[in-house]
Amino acid sequence: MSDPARHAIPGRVAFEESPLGGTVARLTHGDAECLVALHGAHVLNWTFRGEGLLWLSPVARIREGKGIRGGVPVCWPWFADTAGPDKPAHGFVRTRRWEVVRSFASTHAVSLALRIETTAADRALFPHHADACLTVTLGDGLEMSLITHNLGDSSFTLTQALHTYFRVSDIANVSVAGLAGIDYLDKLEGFARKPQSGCVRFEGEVDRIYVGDTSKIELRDAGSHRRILIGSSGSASAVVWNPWTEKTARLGDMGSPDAFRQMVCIETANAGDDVITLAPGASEVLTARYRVGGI
Ligand code: TA6
Repeated sequence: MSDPARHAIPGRVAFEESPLGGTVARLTHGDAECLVALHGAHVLNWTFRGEGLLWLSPVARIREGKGIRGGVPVCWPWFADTAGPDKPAHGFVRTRRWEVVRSFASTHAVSLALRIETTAADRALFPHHADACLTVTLGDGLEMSLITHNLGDSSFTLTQALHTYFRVSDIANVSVAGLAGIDYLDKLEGFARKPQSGCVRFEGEVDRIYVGDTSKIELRDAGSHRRILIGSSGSASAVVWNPWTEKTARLGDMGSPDAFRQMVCIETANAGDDVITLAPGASEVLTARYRVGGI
C-alpha cells in the first residue's frame, strides 16, 4: 500500500492519525471540512461553518475487519444481506483499508479518490474480479461518487449504498421530503410494498427502501432550521432508516440508548428492485450530492 502522504496538498489535503485509530485525510475548502478514513474509504464527518452535518457514534472506532458506526459506510458489492445471510452485511469493503489514488484542489473544490480491488482470496465471498473507486469532493457541498469496474470475464449483479448518517437536532423535528408518491419496501413488514404519502416522519423504527425517482430528496430539521438537499445519479432507490429504541439497544455501538434521536440515515443506493448487472469491462457510477440550505 503506497504512502498516502504523497497525495497531500498544503492547506487542502492533509493526512493524520485519528484518535479513532487509523489514518484519515482532512479535506479543507473555505468554511467546509471533511474527514475521510482510509479504512472503508469512510467519510467520518463533514462540517460547514463549524456545524457537524453527519452523525458519528461517540464510541466509533477504526478497527481492521470492523465497520464504523456513523458517517458514510460504503456498502459494496452488495447492500444489506442481498448476497445471503451467511455473508457480511453491506459487503466487505467497509471493513478494509482502501488506497489513496488521487487528490485535487482548485478554487472551486478539493477532492480525494480512494480505490479497492477484489482479490483471489475474496472469491468465496464474491466470485468475480472488480474494483471500486470512491471520489469525495468538497466544494459548495459534499459529493461522493462510487465507480465500479468489472475487471473480470463474467457479469455480476451489484447492489450498493452510500449509507449516510445525518446528524439532526432531534428526530421529532425531522421530515424527509421528495419521496411522496414513491413506493417503498418496508423491511419491518417483510419488505411489503407501500406508497409514500407526503413527507416521511418518525415516530418509531423506520427501515424502508424507496424505489423510483429518488434523485431529489430534502432532509428538513426544524430544530436546527436546516435543510440538506440530497441529489443523486446512477440510483433508482434510496433507503431511509432510523433504528429507534429497540434496535439501538441491539446494535450496542450507538453510544447511548437514545442516540437514535440525533440521527437519520438517508442512503443513496442501488437496492431493492434497483439491481445493476455489470458486464465484463463495464463500469457503473453511483453519486450522492449534498447541499446545505436554511429553513
Ligand atoms: O440501511 C439500513 C440497514 O440495512 C438497517 O436494516 C440496519 O441493519 C442498518 O442498515 C445498519 O446495518 P449495519 O450492518 O451497519 O449494522
